[in-house]
Amino acid sequence: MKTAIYALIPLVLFGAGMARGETFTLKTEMSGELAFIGPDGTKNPTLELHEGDGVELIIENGDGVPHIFTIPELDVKSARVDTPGEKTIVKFAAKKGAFKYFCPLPGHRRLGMEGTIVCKSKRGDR
Ligand SMILES: [Cu+2]
Repeated sequence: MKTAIYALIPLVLFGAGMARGETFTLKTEMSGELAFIGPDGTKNPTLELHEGDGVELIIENGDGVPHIFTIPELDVKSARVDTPGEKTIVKFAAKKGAFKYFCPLPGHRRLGMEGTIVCKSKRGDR
């Protein structure tokens, strides 16, 4: 029984402390330029969130080139993914504002690996 109760605690805390959980997958791609590709094929998609959302980002290597995902203003930095199919997960809480995400490895941002994350007011706020 104890095990079951402990397993529930993170869910309860998550539900109380965070407005909602959002999961995004970004796959790296190299086709002339470098980019993070969203599930619908959009290059460097703008990630739209609400303040306080618990965000889980899955970064998947799709091109065999080493990459890292970072949002310096939110203190977010993923592990490096080196080989095709390799994945890493970063989790953070969204703060209100607009921030750039990019790959910090030399040259990658300049070659196209940059996008925007937009965090609006808390859900329910007008
Ligand atoms: Cu990169």
